[in-house]
Amino acid sequence: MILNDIMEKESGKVVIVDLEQRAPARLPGNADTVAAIATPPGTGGIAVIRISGPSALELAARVFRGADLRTVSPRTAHFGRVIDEAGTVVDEVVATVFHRPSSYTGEDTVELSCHGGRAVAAAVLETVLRGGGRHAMPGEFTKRAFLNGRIDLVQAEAVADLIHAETRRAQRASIVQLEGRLSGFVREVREKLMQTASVLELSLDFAEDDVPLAEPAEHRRNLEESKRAIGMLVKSYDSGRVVREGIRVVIIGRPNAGKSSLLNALLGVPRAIVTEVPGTTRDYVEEAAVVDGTLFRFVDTAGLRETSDRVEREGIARTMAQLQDADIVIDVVDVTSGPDVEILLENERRWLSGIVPGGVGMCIALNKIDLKPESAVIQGAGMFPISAVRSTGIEELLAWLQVRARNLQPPLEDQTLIITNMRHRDCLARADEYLGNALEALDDGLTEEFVAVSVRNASDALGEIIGEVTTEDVLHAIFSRFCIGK
Ligand SMILES: Nc1nc2c(ncn2[C@@H]2O[C@H](COP(=O)(O)OP(=O)(O)OP(=O)(O)O)[C@@H](O)[C@H]2O)c(=O)[nH]1
Ligand SMILES: [Mg+2]
Repeated sequence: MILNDIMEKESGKVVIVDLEQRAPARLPGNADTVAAIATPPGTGGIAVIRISGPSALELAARVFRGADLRTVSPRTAHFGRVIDEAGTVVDEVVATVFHRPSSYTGEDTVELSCHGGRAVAAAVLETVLRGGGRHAMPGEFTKRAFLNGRIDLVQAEAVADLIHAETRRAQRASIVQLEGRLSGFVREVREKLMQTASVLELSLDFAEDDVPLAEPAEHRRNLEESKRAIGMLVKSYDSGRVVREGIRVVIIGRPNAGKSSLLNALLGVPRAIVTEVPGTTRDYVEEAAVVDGTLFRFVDTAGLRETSDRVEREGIARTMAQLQDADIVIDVVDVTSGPDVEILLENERRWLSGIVPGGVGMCIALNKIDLKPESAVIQGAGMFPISAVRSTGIEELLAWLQVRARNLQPPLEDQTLIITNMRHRDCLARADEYLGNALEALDDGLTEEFVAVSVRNASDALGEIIGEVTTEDVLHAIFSRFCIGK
């Protein structure tokens, strides 16, 4: 694209790149008609079978007895019956008709609401498929919405996030993106960059005429401004990740300290295997739990010690890897493992400082106080006397986790834009880097051409976020995360 522009200009023609030329390839006109159950599996009041595509109306009319769905007004609902080829009534349904482009997918769409229940919905869907539809792939309705220009990629991804959102915070972050805030920001910055690139390229053509179209200082100001805004978004990913994936609380300690018992106590259900044999946990065990609206991921790990057992050594290596990803670490100490708890703690602290990465929130759970009640008096910041098997002190530990969590995630009211998606972060980070290159090229006094190439690259990286520059691989990766019927 860039080469093309430059070549055209060299042949004497000045071309300002047309934004439309960079629009993504849209859905081919010969798309087929697809159908799927759009409601979750299981029994409910109603189930919805969605049919979308160029022949959605004919297909629905073929299996529906009632009003002629091909001629009814759009956005109207009609009671009737679905019948199979043999003329047998499959179910009574309400059909809702949407005409393109005013539907979720942007195509002609009919939604058949039938009675809830796996068998009924499956029978209605089967009848529709036998009538000539194809079963929709996971995420295909949303993919079509994207390909038909109804939504951009960020919004499509927000739909998936919204479906998977486990907490109110995650849900709010998704809805902000579904409303197009991130897309709006990206589009704005991208347009500015494309303008800058065009002006830079133009000044190439008029170089001999000695009429500077824009001062380098002005370019610098524009580029710096964009880079700053992008950089802030990249940084927001750290808090965004927490909103989306939850806060990783990694439980470590010596073998037999009671790590698995603590995991079970925190979850309130026996999840990890607990035995009196040191070295029971060989791999890490991860379980999510929502505590007061905050998503935590508790990770139980293999106890840390010198060992010649190969499996246990591998488990320990995995524990060390988990520590690198931890937001918070709980170290479990068995108070019965030594005569003097103070000395025990001192050794423990020395040991911890060698393995826990800096900046990670940390506390020590003094476990098994039921066996040594006198050690419950030990006080200190981030120090919790507990009994994992009796669930003593767990409330206090959870309260502390909540306080730490609040520092890690943005407040609920906060409307500022945050990035929660790794793909977006990567695109933004690349744009940031390209802008860095562009600024360097300006500093080094390189020709406008060099600067413009980097600016175009930055703008393409931004275009990838909203799907204006995209590949089939990216689309596949995004839409395969959806469930069927969405
Ligand atoms: N009395 C008492 N026993 C406990 C407590 N917590 C754990 N235990 C016992 O200590 C033993 C080890 O507990 P686990 O939870 O398996 O310990 P772990 O740290 O996961 O051990 P590994 O996976 O082998 O490293 C078991 O016999 C538990 O019943 C506690 O609070 N009080
Ligand atoms: Mg264990």
